Amino acid sequence: MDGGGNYTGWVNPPIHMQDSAVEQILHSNLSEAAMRHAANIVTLGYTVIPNVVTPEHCRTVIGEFHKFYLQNAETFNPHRSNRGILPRFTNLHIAMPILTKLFTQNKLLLEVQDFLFGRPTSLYTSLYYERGSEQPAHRDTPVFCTRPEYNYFGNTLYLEGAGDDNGCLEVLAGGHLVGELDREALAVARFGSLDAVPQLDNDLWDDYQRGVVERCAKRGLQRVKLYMNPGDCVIWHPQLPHGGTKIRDVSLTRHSFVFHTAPVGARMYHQNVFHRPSKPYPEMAEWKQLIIDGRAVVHHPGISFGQPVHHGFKLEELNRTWLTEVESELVSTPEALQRLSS
Ligand SMILES: O=C(O)CCC(=O)C(=O)O
Ligand SMILES: [Fe+2]
Repeated sequence: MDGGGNYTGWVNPPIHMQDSAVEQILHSNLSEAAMRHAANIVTLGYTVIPNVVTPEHCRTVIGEFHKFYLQNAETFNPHRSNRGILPRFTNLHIAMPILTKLFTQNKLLLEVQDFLFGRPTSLYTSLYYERGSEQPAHRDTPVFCTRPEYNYFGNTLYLEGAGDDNGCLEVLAGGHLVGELDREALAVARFGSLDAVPQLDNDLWDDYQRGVVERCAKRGLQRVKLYMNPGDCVIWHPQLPHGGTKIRDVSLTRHSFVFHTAPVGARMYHQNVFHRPSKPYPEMAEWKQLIIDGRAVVHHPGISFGQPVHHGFKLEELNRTWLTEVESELVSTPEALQRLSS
């Protein structure tokens, strides 16, 4: 298969985008708990799975983060902000497999998402936050765009509790059901032509998110803060508007692992494709997959610091002694798809 040939084996649209989703969930073979979480995602736009791992395990993971950080402090320290704040890490799970296991061993989360995707769930990318994000309300979909669309979930596993003092997730409950904007019109207004839209653009991002939040406000949708305990997990619908509340006490940390999931093999695109919904693009990824604990984890060559400074570090540049290791196998996407779907 060529890189990304037009695979059409997905459930289209994915179950969470179908009108009959709740009926399908209630008539499924899912466990009672998985049914409840799947129904929450479809009706409210999110669900909270408590106690996915123990608080002790959370402390172990944070301990490994500190160990890893200290071993590489000379590499990472120049990227701290003036206030000494560490930017979020992108794909830290590639360097720290103990994080990958928060996905591969997350049984209930995987049961729910395997069902809604209609395919085995894979780990695409992740963000590790040492502190609350304070991000304004947004949908993630402009940067996690698939063909067919909306084959994506956002997830956070809280390694520390989250509340008003250290900043928590705030969702616009029901905002996932607010209809899609005219994405072509927004892109043409900003760039003159759909061909001129770059993969990533902050102004177009703001245009889209402003439109979404305005529509939610017009409908009187409520902002709901999600207070979490260490070991709790949240899953949000691809179209749910969410953000991070203001941090009241900036001395406080909020270690949390955010991870982005998709059905195994899905090719992920960004804004240039999101704002062009009627144009077909290859559906299958051309990149490689790691098979870990019987799950596909998209292969990335290293980790990076995300916004505002983007700086990548290859795995070979990093000191990773004393970290938990996992067995993994590197395979092509068609092979991962074949092996995990059978
Ligand atoms: O956890 C938060 O504060 C928000 C995270 C978020 O929106 C994201 O990473 O997509
Ligand atoms: Fe987000």
